[in-house]
Amino acid sequence: MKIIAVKVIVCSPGRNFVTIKIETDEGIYGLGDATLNGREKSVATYIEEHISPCLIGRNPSNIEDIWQYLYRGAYWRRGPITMTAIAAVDCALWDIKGKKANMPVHELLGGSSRNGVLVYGHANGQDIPATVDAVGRYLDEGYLAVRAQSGIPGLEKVYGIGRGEKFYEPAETGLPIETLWSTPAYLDFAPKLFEAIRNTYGSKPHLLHDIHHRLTPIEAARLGKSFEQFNLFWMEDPVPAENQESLKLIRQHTTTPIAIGEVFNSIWDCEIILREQLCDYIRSTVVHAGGITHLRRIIDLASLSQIRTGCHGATDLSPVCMAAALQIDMWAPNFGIQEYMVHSPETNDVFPHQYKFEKGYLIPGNEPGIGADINEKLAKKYPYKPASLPVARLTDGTMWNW
Ligand code: CS2
Ligand code: MG
Repeated sequence: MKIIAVKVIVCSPGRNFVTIKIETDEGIYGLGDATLNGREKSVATYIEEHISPCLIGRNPSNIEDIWQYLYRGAYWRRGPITMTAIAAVDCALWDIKGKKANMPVHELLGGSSRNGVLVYGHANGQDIPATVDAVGRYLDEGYLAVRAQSGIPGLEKVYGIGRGEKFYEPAETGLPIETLWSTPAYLDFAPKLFEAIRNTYGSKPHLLHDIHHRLTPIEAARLGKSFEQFNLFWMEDPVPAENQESLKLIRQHTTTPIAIGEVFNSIWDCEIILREQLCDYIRSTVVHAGGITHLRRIIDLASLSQIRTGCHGATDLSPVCMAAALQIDMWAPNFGIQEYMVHSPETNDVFPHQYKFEKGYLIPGNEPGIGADINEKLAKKYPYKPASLPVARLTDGTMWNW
């Protein structure tokens, strides 16, 4: 079998996506998500300029060798652009291998470890009452786990507050919008949100919260302690994690579980965190952490410290990524939970897939490969629109973490 063509498909059905399609001389093709929110064109160009020409003529079944060629051969290793480009190729090659073997990819990884994939939805609102209501809507739909994010009095355009009920999308067309952040206001407010949710729905629902990199370690330790009475499933991205050691201080002060890693793109970004059990859930995902081949290594290292997976699954990761993530989720012995932000109808039309939501779980289809496709004709109707993620400043104007 030989690779005869590599297509990079950039489209915008509701938001920008980049998809790689690898075609072979046997008529089998594979897909990989190559979307990096706000940097889509960088990845598309990387693939077109530095990867596609090297793939033509290669045997697509040699997934590991191609991964090593693209990683070691880049010289400039790691980083979100390179690792997302490698991830997309890797996912497409696993898709091809599954189709050739006439098996869903999780069968090639070692088979199913569970009947379905526990997911969490994204409830958000402008204030506590609206967010409490939004959590209730997810529980009524059968979700067993819900993330709650609320507007904060005195702050506009706070992270995580959607423009529609389900399709929260942080990227906005044009240049980055500037948002304001106040840690004192947030630290005072956040515990009140979860007190209201627990008082309304009791102790059963799994509740999650995304701090989104905004605190210092001691602030995160303080917030984690205040969350303990509400028994969160996790608090996510408490601090920016370039300094993996900074999580040690948080761990010394609180038992609130920590999830981190959606911005990590290699095992080296989280090696200390995983070896020293500085988190409880690793969020790295197929599209940004080097694909199935590399994510599997991260998951195996995490399992040595009883750390479970909690893969990123925002709407800026396409259904092609979600389908591939579900293959990993079905196999991983140390699976924890899968983020599931419902895509828009246009997105689902462009990326048909078999996975479906049932009583709090995503059930992947049983089709060969990763279980997603792309309607190229329809994709053409949604041309790319430049869009940027917001930035955040403190109320005194200091640049902060969005
Ligand atoms: C968030 C994302 O889903 C999450 O946990 O952190 O919404 C994140 O902000 C976006 O994926 C960034 O593009
Ligand atoms: Mg997050």
